[in-house]
Amino acid sequence: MIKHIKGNLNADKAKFAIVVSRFNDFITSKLLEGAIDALQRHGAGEEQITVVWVPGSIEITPAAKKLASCGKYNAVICLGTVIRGQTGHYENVCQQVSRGIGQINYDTGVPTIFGILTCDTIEQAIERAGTKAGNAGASAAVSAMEMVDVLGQI
Ligand code: INI
Repeated sequence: MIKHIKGNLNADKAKFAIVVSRFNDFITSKLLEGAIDALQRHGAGEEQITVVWVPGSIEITPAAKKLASCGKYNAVICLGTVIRGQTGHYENVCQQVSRGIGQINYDTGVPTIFGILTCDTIEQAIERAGTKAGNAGASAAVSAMEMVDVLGQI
């Protein structure tokens, strides 16, 4: 008999930290709304959710590292938006934040979810922030809930 472990989406006990960047906040605020909405619709109360604002995507990593290491949160959800057209160091910003979040997962074992939009255009970002391609913040929150449950079962 094969044993399958699958995460349930139930947020009524865990504590979630959300790190969100102010850069491109017209997009990231929509990602934040989507993440909070998903957590609340799966049972999370306000006291279970902490939101930390940082200047830009590069600053997400140090805040997420501290949140993941401090022992108070079951998952950390990282939300940011990097748009190629706005910067000559698009690759640099994307690399730093993706490497940083990957490292936090390895170092802490606390699921730290990559909810960073990396887009060529503003239109692509808008599509992923609650319009025709869904809301990447809500998807990140769903991944966080699933991982908390999977790790609990293991
Ligand atoms: N930060 C972002 O979150 N998205 C971007 O598109 C972006 N651009 O275009 O440069 C960006 N830059 C700021 C960066 O994250 C840092 O806040 C800044 O370099 C200070 O460390």
